[in-house]
Amino acid sequence: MREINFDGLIGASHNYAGLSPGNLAATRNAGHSSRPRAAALQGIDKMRANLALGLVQGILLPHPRPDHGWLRTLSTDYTGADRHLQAQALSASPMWAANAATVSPAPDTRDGRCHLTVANLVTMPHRSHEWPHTLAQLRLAFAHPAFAIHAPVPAPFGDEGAANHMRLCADHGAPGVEVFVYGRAGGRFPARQHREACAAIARAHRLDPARTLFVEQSERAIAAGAFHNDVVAVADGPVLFAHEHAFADPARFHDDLRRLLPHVEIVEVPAAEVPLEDAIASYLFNAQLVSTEDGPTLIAPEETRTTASTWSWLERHRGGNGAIRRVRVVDVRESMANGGGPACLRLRVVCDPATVDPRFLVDAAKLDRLSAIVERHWPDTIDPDAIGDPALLTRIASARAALLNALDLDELA
Ligand code: SUG
Repeated sequence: MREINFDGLIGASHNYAGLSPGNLAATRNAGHSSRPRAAALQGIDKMRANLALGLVQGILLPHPRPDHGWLRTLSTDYTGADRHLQAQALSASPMWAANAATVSPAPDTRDGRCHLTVANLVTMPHRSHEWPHTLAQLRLAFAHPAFAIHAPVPAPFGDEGAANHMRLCADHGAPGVEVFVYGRAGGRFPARQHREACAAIARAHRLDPARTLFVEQSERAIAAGAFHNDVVAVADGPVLFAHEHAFADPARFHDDLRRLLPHVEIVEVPAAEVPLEDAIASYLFNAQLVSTEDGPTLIAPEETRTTASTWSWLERHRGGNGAIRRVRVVDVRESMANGGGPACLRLRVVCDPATVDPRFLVDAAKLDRLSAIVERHWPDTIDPDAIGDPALLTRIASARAALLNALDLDELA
């Protein structure tokens, strides 16, 4: 049993269209020029760094963009669509693989299989059409009988996948405590994860109700821009790393965790040391917390180093022998500008790597090949005015075709 991080390879259509209200970075950068090639190379470099830490690394692929099939269901096509609808059909948002699915590893489930439920992403129109393509990929990558793949929970129960789910355990192969974090509707910004969706997934995954927690995200965090729980909290193994204002009732959550997992290590960052706004702007908690031979390691975005409060907190924590032993800083600036940090870019699956379709796993040599394809086919920049340009659309389509061909995954075309 290993934890595999499947990173969403950043698609050639990566652009800033301001499509997600409540996602402050994305809203702020709406209309700026994007750099798809740099974005994809940054993502690949992050994967290289993960391999260097001794982690097993996988990939999920960009979806066909624009999504002509989705536009057909709306009785239009790309040329007939207005600018907003064009942007919604063109978005490279499947890069944020943490929103692909919710995963319950085999040790937690009653039938001993690893269960994955594809997220419906119904709250944001540009993300609501991701699930059929995600489902197709997961069915290929995890075709082995060790896995059970579920279609999404139906609308209107919003589900955004692993970004609102945490698993704590003594070690990855041991039964864990699964934590589903939901938001309450009626606040300043949409609550994208509904409690009903969480409950349905827990049932589908055949989880032990005694080891499953449903925890409310604090309204304050959502209002401050934490549109997913993984913007203010992350867990790995026995460690929970979260902001003081992440949850509506942290004391009760912590008590439940301690009862179910006596060795849990709760690292709570006080607002007096890191204001919620700094945590969200820097994405301190949207880091990958991973288990390595040198202990718990945080793969954090570069922005945590340039934000004074977060960097001094991290330095103090390490100096004081805290639970997080190492920090590795990565540059994923292009994704960050759309509100997606290192943790958004990956979906974690605990399983035996031999049960995964090897076309979805990478080593350093394969990453070099992917870089070469990105260098050659990904556009350097996308200006907001260019999204209707037929030459750009042709380029985006041929970039994906080259990628699928190189990975021997033409069946996803
Ligand atoms: O859903 N941004 C994504 C970011 C998702 C981050 N994922 C996690 N936190 N796990 C979102 O808001 C912006 C696209 C645009 O505006 O062009 C966007 O969809």
